[in-house]
Amino acid sequence: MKAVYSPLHARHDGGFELYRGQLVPTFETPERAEIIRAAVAAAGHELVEPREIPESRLLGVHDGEFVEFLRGAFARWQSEGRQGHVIPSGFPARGLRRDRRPAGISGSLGYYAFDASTPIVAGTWDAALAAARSAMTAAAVVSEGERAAYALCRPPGHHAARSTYGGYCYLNNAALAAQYLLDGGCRRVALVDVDYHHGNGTQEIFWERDDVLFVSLHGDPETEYPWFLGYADERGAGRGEGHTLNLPLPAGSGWIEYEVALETALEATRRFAPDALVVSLGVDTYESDPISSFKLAGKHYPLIGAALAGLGLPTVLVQEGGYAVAEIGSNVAGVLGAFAD
Ligand code: 6XA
Ligand code: ZN
Repeated sequence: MKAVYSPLHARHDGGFELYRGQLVPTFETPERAEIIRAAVAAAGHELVEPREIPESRLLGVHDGEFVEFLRGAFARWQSEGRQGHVIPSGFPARGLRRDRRPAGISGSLGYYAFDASTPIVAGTWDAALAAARSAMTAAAVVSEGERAAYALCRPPGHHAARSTYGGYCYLNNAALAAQYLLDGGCRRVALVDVDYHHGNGTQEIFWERDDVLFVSLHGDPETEYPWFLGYADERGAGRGEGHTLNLPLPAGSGWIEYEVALETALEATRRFAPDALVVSLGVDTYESDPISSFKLAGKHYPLIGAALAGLGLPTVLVQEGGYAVAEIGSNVAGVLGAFAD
């Protein structure tokens, strides 16, 4: 299948993140994308560059002022004489005002970000825009008639919401792909998120909509990031009531539990009868992932791919997480291979 890849991803290199009380090298590295690119090419997929899709398309799922903030955050930080990476240091928790955006850079950062592990560096915007364009290009390829396409997005996207960012995500690539499919004539799109972490951003974006079904399998937020969304009782609201399905699994879950939840996800997807499928494809469900705790083995990724492909839908696969760099390429290729068969 076509695999959309942009070398611009490498402009985003966060350097360090705050993790469990320490400043550690980021887990989300440029090396990840290069390893996936090599594995995907070796498996025979055709690498293509993203198209120059107009930036106005971002506004289909994101707030305009948020987009402008992301674009200008690093320059603003520098022009105020600050050193290092752009990282927020305070957030509007309960009791503080969240109805207004403070004018200064520190207040604006706390207003738009929801964690301190998502640094903005000089090239973050270029990379995030290229990732968004990669996802929309893959959606365009599928809209034009291909059975499936893959977007090698880096930075990832599923934590980014309409006007907030975090979890290594700035723009929601998968949501942009889904919206692109809808704008291209699909009436209903299912978005299945198999990343280890709950796709809180995607959930929020489509929360009140009935044209997108959001289904997520993930580590239980009682103990796993992003902690504050992803519980089973979140089911959508308004017209979107019943169009969100969360299937949290305890940390430590293996294939036995995973397969049952995956079948539940696919059953809900079939009932929704969508015209197309978007997959938020994280492979941080892998047993030796450094920040996650599921116990999937390499042999399970072709099974996940086969299950998704078995839906028989035009499918856009969008890269999300996965940090066990030695195996990330083969695990992604394992999923994609099932669509080629
Ligand atoms: C922040 C952890 C972010 C999780 C990133 C991820 N310390 N999301 O893989 O899918
Ligand atoms: Zn993840």
